Amino acid sequence: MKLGKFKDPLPIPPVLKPKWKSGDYTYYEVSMVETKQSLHSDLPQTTLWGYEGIYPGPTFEVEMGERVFVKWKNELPAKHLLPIDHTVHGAEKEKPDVRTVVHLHGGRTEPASDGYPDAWFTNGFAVKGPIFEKEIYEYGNQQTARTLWYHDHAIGLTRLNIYAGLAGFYLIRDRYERSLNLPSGPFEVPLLLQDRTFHDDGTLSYPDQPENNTSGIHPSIITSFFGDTILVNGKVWPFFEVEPRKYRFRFLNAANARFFRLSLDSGQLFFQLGTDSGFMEQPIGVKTLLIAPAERLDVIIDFSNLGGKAIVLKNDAPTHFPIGDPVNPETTGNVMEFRVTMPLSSIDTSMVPAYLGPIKWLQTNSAQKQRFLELSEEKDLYGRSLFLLAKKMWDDPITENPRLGSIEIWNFVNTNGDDHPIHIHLVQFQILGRRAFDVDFYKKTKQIRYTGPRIQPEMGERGGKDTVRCPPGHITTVIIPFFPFTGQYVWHCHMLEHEDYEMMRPYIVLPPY
Ligand SMILES: [Cu+2]
Repeated sequence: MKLGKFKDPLPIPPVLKPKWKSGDYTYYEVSMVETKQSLHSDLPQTTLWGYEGIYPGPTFEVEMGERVFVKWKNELPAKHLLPIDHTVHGAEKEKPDVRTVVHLHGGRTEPASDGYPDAWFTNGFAVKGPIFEKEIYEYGNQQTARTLWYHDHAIGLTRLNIYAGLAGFYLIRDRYERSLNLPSGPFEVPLLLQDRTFHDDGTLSYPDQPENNTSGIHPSIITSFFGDTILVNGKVWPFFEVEPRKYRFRFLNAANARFFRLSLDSGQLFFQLGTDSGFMEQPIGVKTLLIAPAERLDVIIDFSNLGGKAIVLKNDAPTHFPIGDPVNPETTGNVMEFRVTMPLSSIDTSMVPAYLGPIKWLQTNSAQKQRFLELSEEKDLYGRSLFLLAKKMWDDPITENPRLGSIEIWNFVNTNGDDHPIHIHLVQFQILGRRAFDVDFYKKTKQIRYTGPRIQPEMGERGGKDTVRCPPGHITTVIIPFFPFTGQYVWHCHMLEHEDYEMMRPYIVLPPY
């Protein structure tokens, strides 16, 4: 079905209201329910799963240090909306079809509240996964102002549960952020980017077979999902009416596998202020923004002096990044349209600050341990592609076991053709660089022969990160402080089809020596 562009206004998810708030703590309840929503005016209503019955879910607004408790409640039907592959680990036939668990992405969270993939639960907590610990999660929010997001993380189902609609924003605020005089209130807008494909009746389309599937398995996991429409905050190609002034946007790539490389067709700059984990030292002005699944970007766009103009936010990241099909200029090459049609309601006194504050850079010589972790492509029993971390399966014994309070350097050695966004739970790390190496020689000898100099992280990556792009043929190096909790977490590729099919590993933070 051909859907018109820029026909529907951009929705902005409502801010979630707590059930209880005192000086000591805040308590929320969030129900996951099946719902119907219009995602485009030419499309019949779509059946979705939403936190609090809306897609995307409502936005949490919390203060740094605020003690937050959330009871995540599964009130979903017993039948899944989408095709489950029972050969995928954790999604075996005897398991309930509809299992959920919530991860706060980028949160510094205790293990029992981190949404471990095996800590899933069904409607009413009737059935629980093997390491389920508690119904009410606790978030300490001991983190400076930043953009987090929450989403489903159930083992073997994450790609399907997020595709069905289970994702939303979680913003941490602090006093320093307020002192910066950034655009705020109606001029600060979260933008959640996804791609979807629809059947003519409005229902979500998710393939139940990979292309050229000879596995004989049905439904069967696919290598990666790419939709033919782009949605922002749950609307296909929306428009957003703005005033001629500065706006602050929190970009989140919540797509299953699609990268976005964003630009404005007016040719103007984005001013990027922050990364996954808060502000950079200073803003940068850039014409394009590359954002991989799960990454966030904190950006100001200045619409001053553009009254009456319509500006299209474009995307030109190939489908399969970095080497893949070019986007379709009519469809996936477009994200949304900004219309500078609103009168200026007040003088714009907000700022793009010249300086945002110091970052404590971690030094290589402070690291106690260095690890080399291969990202490899294999074939499964049925001839399907299978991506692995360090050549290990999800069920293999834990091999990454840093000590609490230690600093480690992890090198992601990518020997396959995809750029994988690698996410490590609990921690915020810094990117030290990337370096090309001889892949064939490595595959034969397991030895590293570099073929180029170390490349500095891109300007827009020079800050705290929890997800890092690992391009093919490169070793991507990050430095990671492990604190403030001991216990079992996961690290994984955030392309959801990879994560669900073995490109995820447990790791454990051990007590200090
Ligand atoms: Cu991947």
